[in-house]
Amino acid sequence: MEDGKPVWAPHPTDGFQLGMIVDIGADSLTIEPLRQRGKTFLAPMSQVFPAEEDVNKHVEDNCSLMYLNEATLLNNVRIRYSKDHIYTYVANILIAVNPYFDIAKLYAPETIKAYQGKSLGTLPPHVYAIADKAFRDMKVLKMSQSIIVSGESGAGKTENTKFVLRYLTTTYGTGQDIDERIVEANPLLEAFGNAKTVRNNNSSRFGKFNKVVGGFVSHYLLEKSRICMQSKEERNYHIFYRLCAGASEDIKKKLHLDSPDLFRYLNRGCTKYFANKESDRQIMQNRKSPEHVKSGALKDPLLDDKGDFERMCEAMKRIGLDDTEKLNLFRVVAGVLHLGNIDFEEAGSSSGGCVLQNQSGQTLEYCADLLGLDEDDLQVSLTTRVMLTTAGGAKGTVIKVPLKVEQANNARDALAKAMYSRLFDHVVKRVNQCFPFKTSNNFIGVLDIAGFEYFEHNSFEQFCINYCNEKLQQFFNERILKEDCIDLVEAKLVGILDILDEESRLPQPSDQHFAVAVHSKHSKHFRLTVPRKSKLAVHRNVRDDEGFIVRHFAGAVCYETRRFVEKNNDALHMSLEGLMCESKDNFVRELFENSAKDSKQKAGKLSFISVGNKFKTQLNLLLEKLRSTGSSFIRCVKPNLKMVRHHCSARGGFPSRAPFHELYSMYKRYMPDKLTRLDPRLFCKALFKALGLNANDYKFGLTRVFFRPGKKVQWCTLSVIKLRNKMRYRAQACIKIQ
Ligand code: AD9
Ligand code: MG
Repeated sequence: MEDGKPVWAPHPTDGFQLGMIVDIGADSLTIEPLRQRGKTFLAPMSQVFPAEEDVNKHVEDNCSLMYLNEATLLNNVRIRYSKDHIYTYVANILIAVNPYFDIAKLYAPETIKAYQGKSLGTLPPHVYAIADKAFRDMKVLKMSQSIIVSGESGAGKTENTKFVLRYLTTTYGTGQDIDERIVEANPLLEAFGNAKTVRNNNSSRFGKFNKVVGGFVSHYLLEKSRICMQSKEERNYHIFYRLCAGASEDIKKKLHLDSPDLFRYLNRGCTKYFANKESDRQIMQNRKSPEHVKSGALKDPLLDDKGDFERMCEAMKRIGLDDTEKLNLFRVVAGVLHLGNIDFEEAGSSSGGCVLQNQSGQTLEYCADLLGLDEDDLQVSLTTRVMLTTAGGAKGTVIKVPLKVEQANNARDALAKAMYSRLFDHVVKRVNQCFPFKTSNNFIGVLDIAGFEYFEHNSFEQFCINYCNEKLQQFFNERILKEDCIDLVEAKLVGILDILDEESRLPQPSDQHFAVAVHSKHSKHFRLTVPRKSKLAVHRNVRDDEGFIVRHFAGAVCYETRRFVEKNNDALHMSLEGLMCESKDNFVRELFENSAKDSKQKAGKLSFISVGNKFKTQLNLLLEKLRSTGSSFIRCVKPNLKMVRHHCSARGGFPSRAPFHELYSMYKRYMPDKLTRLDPRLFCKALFKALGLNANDYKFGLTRVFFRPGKKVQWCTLSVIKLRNKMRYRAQACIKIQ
């Protein structure tokens, strides 16, 4: 960084800003921002980077920047994004920024044609160039290839995956039906496996690996809890609403369907009309037809359930599903909805059991009718539990134990989840059947997973999704970098998944005991922390026996362990499994019989089937597959949290950060001795208190402090003299506070 040349220095909202170095300290630099001449601030040396000669120039490959660092890379991608060049290379890795609108001609047929057979770098960066390279590598190297699409939730993985599939089938397909089918399978899979979350209106709640040559979809862990309950402003799987909104009157009558707000499984997450949000307004303005905006509960103004239903039916037709098959799927979907509306009340007898509420009679009838069950059998199975006793040495005596209201509610929800997830497995299987099996030595696989996510409350679902992201990052690291946190999750016996299974096998498993076991086995693991010790207020509300914090590659997430044990168990209690296997409806019966066969276990006889370890096995098989292929990476980036076009923000919430030890070494020489004896974290706390900083403007992390936009600069620009004076009379007091 030569004299007089501009540098990139930290900026609270933009990440970096241009400035000049006006003074050099031992480990910090005094910077004068170019946009605010005369105002200086201090910046740690490690966060100041040389800038390119021409900061307005952009390049297609970050590797051709004169100075490649965090700031120049960000600047380059940002300039390109502002000009709607959403793709940029880092050598042969593709960065894809989500534009949140359709860029004209970017994916047009003539663009597809242009990329055919062209080496990377011949034409502007594009997802098509990556797809083409994968195909050529497969041919030349005679080796299977995988394209791994990663990025946080809403970053654009699924969209880019679809463009890759479309490109490969159009350019190198067989020219037959199958090409179209690979692409058309998506609306169907998305209807059953995607849902609206607060991070993405079309969030994939399962992972999938599409094999293009030979055509085959493998799927990974569908999020089940969503079937019975959704968080605020989130929705259940698209298919439920689409069916209610789009089915013909005839079908609706057959399935006894009505408005979605009449169903418990749909009206609890309740997506209300919230067009006051900037993002929603913008998306609504972009919508062509305002028809669906007509409000009413659960009609999400951002989604076109009716239109999407029609598109989905069209796709079903094109991949070869006939009306009977279609109705089979819809019947189970409706069956799940009606099942959810069954309510229980205390029996009022001494048995301690429960009965169906009066008004649930009709619902029970609908449900039994749709699922081919006997009404009485269904009722008995939901309110009692069959157990095999060993009393008096007489093994195998069957007794019926009445269930309490709460237990019956759980049984009902467990059945709904089992039914829907088996239906989803069937949909994937059915999609695969429509690709005629073609023996091919090599394939191109495109992997699209559920992206890294964290919410206010994170549970087993987030744990599994983030574990999967971590696993892929491990693969990326293996091929590109090094280092991971996977051991913590999957190590034999001591990994979190095995601790959870061990807990589940105890006679009386408990979520608290599980959390405590995780902490005690990993008290020294640098990736695991106790919520109580977290400096984030939201985490501190979680007790240590209620959760744990994992420091993932993409950020720290606090998992609340409530219901982990229950969510980790895929076993349906015996009477319900048996009931479904005896359904008079062939389709429903097969859903259950097949899945028992698939798992090679007599599912009905087991009281515990581990979800986490099944997922781990699936992921390890996937990784094995990936390792045996050549790989290309597409890293998707979400430019803002508002989900709007042409807007790029740095980290939301607390965009600037500084490690404790940096602040410590920067300021210790100005501090009274008493303060410098504190460890760096406590030192910073004392410092902030002494300066009278508003506690809402910063948060303490594990190794660093995070500032709200603008606050770090404000803090850093306090002159050192002022600081020293202030400290003299405040330090004493604040050490006492600590
Ligand atoms: V999640 O992990 O499944 O929650 P994804 O898959 O990363 O997530 P997705 O592909 O679904 O995100 O993208 C989210 C939304 O961004 C889409 O519904 C589109 O509205 C928008 N998007 C993403 N990529 C593009 C694009 N290349 N062009 C236009 C895009 N819009
Ligand atoms: Mg997705």
